[in-house]
Amino acid sequence: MSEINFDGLVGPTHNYAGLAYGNVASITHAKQISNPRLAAKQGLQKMRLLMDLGVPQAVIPPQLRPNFALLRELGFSGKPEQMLQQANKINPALLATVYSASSMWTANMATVSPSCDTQDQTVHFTPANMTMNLHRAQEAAFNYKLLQRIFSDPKHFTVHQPLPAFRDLSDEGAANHSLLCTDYNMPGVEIFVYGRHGLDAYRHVTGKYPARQTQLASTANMLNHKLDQTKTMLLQQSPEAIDAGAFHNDVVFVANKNVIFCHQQAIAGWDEASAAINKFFANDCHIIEVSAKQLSLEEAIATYLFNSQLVSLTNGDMALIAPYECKESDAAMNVINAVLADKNPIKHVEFVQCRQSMHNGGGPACLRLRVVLTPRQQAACLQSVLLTDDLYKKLDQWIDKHYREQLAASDFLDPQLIVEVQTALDELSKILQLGNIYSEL
Ligand code: SUG
Repeated sequence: MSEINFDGLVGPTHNYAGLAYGNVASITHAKQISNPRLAAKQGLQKMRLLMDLGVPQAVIPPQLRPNFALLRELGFSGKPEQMLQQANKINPALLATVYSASSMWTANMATVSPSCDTQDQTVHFTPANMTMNLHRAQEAAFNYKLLQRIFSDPKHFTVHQPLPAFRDLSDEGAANHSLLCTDYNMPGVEIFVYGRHGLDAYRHVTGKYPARQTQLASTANMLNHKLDQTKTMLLQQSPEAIDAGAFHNDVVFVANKNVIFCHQQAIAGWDEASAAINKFFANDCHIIEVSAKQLSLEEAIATYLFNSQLVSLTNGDMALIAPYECKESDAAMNVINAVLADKNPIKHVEFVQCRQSMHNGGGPACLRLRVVLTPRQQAACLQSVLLTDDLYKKLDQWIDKHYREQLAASDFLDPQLIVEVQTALDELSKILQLGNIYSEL
């Protein structure tokens, strides 16, 4: 069995709208001019690197924007450009919302349980409803369609509907979910991390920043995925981590197989939780926790060190795919060097440049959805989204042909942008052999 990273291809409307309160980078870079072409190239380069390292890689296409279907549901009508003008008049944030390219962060696309963990031995997917923010919530319906298209064979795959879109069931997908195992083909422990309980109207406003994932949503995913309850853990994010800007647990925590690399303040009651994990693995695991003294929560969030991808290489070693920003921090580099020097499977580090995404709070690990598949399951999923040399070249040229190098909020009223995006995605659906996926919704 191997893990495939399904990375979100950055869409042609990538922009900085400051829509994600509690996400420090999104608020800091609000209203800056973005470079969609560079953003998409940085993402594609990262995919290329993983492929070259021998880590299987696949592509998730961007969503159609502007989202006129949403505007129509909200009662807007008339010509496309009129609808956009009307949205802007009511609230410029609504215009930015329907233009958001946030589906690039596929770590939030769904929660995925491998077949060796589920009772019916199919791979289970639950697209995240992301009800905390409208610009993210609008992704759920298309994500459901896309997952059904890519993982269509019910013999191997179960694609659930997103949880009902209620605040108490707020679900942000795999960014709050980690798989631990000795090997990918062995049943392991699935860790679900939540920020608040749900059914607690006041709780989401008690801290400085809102907690997104609810315990109720995590529990529902656990039950729907038919997991062995004795092999699941439900842990709470520490409020300090959320208030420092860890709006998802994957900002301060990453795991692969029997290795956890995290900030000591990521999880409430971590000592007890890590003891239970050690017990499950009979101590044959590596919990690398970094103290606040080594790296403050603030610096962890500024560098996104723990939003590195932790991947298994073909020779059995692990590599950390870290954001370039770590190179600019002595504290983060000291941690990385200590990890490499220590006795654990992490033997390599690669630094990737994804600053366009980072400025919206999306590091290397945010850009990918991990899916562990057997060779048969891999053969049963849609082959045309798996990255190859040929697909890489086609996507690179496609980006050059269709993407702008600058995008500001004022461009959202440019009718030409609507045509550009539609033309680009129409061509992409052919490259990725996705049929009429964009016109179905
Ligand atoms: O949901 N940013 C995303 C970043 C998601 C990162 N994902 C993980 N940590 N897995 C979010 O906060 C910013 C959009 C804007 O401001 O235009 C945004 O939505």
